[in-house]
Amino acid sequence: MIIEKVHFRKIIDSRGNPAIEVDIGTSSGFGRCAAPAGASTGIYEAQAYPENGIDNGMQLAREEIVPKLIGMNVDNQEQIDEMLIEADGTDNFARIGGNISVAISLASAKAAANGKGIALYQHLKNVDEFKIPAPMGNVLGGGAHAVGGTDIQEFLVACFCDNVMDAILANVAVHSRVKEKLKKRLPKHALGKGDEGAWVASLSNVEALELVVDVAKEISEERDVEIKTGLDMAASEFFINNKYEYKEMSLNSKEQIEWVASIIEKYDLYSVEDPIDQEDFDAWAELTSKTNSLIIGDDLYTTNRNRIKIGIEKKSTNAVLIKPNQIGTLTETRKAIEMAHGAGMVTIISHRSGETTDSTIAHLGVAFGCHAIKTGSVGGERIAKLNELVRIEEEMK
Ligand code: 2PG
Ligand code: MG
Repeated sequence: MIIEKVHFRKIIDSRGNPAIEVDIGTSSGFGRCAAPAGASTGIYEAQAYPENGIDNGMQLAREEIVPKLIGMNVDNQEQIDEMLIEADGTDNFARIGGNISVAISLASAKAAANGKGIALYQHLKNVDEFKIPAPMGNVLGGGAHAVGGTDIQEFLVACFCDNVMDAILANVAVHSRVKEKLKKRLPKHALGKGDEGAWVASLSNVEALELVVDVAKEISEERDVEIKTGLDMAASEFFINNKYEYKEMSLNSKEQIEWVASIIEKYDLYSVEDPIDQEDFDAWAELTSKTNSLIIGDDLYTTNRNRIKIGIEKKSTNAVLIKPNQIGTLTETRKAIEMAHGAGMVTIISHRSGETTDSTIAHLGVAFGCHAIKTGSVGGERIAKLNELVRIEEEMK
């Protein structure tokens, strides 16, 4: 279980940007992990790479981190993660890069699991009983993930089925039907896809919402499964000079809370992620108090326990989005989930808009008892995680 070899490699992500991949070898096991990248990043998340770029980050890690890693035991995850935080020395991984750190951290865990001859979710088991998180996939969108789409970043569906393949297929069926409807509705318009494979069309926010809600209802009836609709508003992206600036309207904070509460009720939304600016914990709390739907903090928390703690105290949300590269280590990710669960909050583990075919988050979602996994509906880097869930479920059964 002692680390003998560490290798850094530059690969590309789904947007064609350079990404880090780390290989870790012990005498008995091997682990490989690549880190993803966000487009609508929260201001409090770890800096993915140092200011002078990925190559310099890799070089610095080769010089400073690798000598410390060699000889460490991969079964001692907390020690490895503490070393990474200490060696970086900043509070947001600005020196070494949160992506380089998280890829080292997760590759170590994978080497440990491999050395034991078990799957990663088993190695990291932190629940009484394993359960496959429900796949949440975005089917239509815009925001920072597309040009010319809606202001709202993601219109998602989630299906809670007894077996994960049925849920995946239901999500995919919604994605396909949305395309058919868009073709009929806008026959002369080009139809595109955003960074995560969701459709991008020139619709207003409400038109897009109504379309997805209608399609979810149709597919739900056809397949006799329950399909729930959610949003990721990524509202910090269009919160400008204290106003939520939509193409079709401009709302102050109070109006935003009222409008979001009204669409939750009208369209029976299951979840709304980042409906409020990332700085305004109190406005979040006001919205959360008005509804029983999941109000999910992503940019608000950035998987950071200091921020989740504030959200718990202020009752800002009832759910937390979890992205390991926002915080830079596996241990911090696990502790963030434990803190959220301890306060009765729901967790949803998530991909980033710039992804690789790495499927580690599927294992983390199962091992840590996440309620759902947000990882798109289609596209190679998205189905890598979905298909891994299928394999995990098969092994569990
Ligand atoms: C989000 C994510 C993933 P990004 O906002 O939840 O969908 O987007 O990776 O661009 O932050
Ligand atoms: Mg988000």
